[in-house]
Amino acid sequence: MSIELSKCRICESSNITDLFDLGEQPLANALVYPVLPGQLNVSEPKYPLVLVQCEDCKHIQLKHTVTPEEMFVDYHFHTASSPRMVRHFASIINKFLPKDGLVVEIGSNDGSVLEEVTNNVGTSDVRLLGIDPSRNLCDEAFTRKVATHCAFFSKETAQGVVGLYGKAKLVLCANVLGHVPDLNDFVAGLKLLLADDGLLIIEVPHVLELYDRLAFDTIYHEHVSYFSIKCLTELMNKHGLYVTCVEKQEVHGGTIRCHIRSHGGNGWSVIPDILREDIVNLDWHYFEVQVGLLKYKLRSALANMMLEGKQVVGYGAAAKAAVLLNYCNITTDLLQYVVDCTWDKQGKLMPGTHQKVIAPEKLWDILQQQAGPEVMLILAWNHAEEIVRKEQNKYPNTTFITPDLITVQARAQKD
Ligand code: DWN
Repeated sequence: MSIELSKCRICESSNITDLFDLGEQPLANALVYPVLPGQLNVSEPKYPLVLVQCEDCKHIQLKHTVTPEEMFVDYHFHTASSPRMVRHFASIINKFLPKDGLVVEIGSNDGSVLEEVTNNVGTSDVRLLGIDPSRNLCDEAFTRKVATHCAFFSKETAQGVVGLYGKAKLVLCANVLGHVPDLNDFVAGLKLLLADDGLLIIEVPHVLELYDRLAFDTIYHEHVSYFSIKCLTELMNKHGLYVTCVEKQEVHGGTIRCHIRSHGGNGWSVIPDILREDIVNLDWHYFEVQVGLLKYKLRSALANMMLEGKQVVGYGAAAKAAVLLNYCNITTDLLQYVVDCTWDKQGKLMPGTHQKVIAPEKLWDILQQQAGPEVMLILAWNHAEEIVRKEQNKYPNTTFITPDLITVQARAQKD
């Protein structure tokens, strides 16, 4: 089910304007179980996907909300699929690890980040707790011996956690806030959970990077908000939380990391170009034209490669891959397979476009021991280097490209 927005998720104004319409799209992580060959007979719900902006506070968000239960209770994105990202998030916690007390990761997914942190906690009096709404991922976290509270985070959840474990000295909330329909309730919960001298670290994709990098494929139903520093700061301030520091990060196509505290006022120590953040004058018509161009070039390139008899496979059955394939109408006539290392995506079909998801080690069998595909289209472009580094020795004759047709060469250094 999807519900049309009647008021801004931050300031509650009803003064909202459309920016960019991606049409009706399937849920980006709703991979499909194949039935019998040739008998695919599943009905996949599609929902409108429209980016809008509040004319008052300028927050950029989705026009429609799909119920979170439909998207997150059974969830197939596993943080562990990228060891580089696990290290990235664990290093944030490790850097600010208190001597004792409660450390919480909201959106702890499969527990792989807290498992990594455990090694650093040793025998200290630090207690680690994950909070995540996905039942399958919480089960996985338990197998990693990571204490996890299985719930959507909210004011009510925060009250429960504080009652059981006390307030938190450190809270990490990375790539979560964009998924939250009721932002004010969620942030009220953060305020409640955070100890007076506690540190909250929020990482979110930066909406300016989405615009500049033409990352239209990161727009999907799970992501209801696309943050600027200005809007994030206003949201925090509404609830007595203050942004004390902002840093840019390269991960996931350009994110911002904010340090937030319960007192002291805002005091950004930011790199100067973030301060030039301008979310009012972005030309979304230009954006749409550029996306149309990308679609045209990518489809033409795939069609040409097919005519030349080249074998092309997709790499990364990411949520963003589903958006790209559906928006560009790349079905199995242009691309047959998508490779992905996530065990519970393998064997299923991409939402809407129905490419079969195969394990990296199965590629050899499918290609019948040929030298490898001529081209790998890296749909999870945010992991391009990590993927190329992993695969290029196996497939030295393969060209690795991203959806904007740029060839990727992995640099020699480690992540
Ligand atoms: O916000 C969100 C982010 C941060 O992660 C979500 N709503 C869901 C998810 O988005 P995504 O699915 O677009 O994320 P990724 O991290 O781009 O997905 C990468 C995919 O590629 C995964 O399915 C794992 C796969 N992969 C692989 O097969 N081999 C990834 C790496 C690094 C690899 O080496």
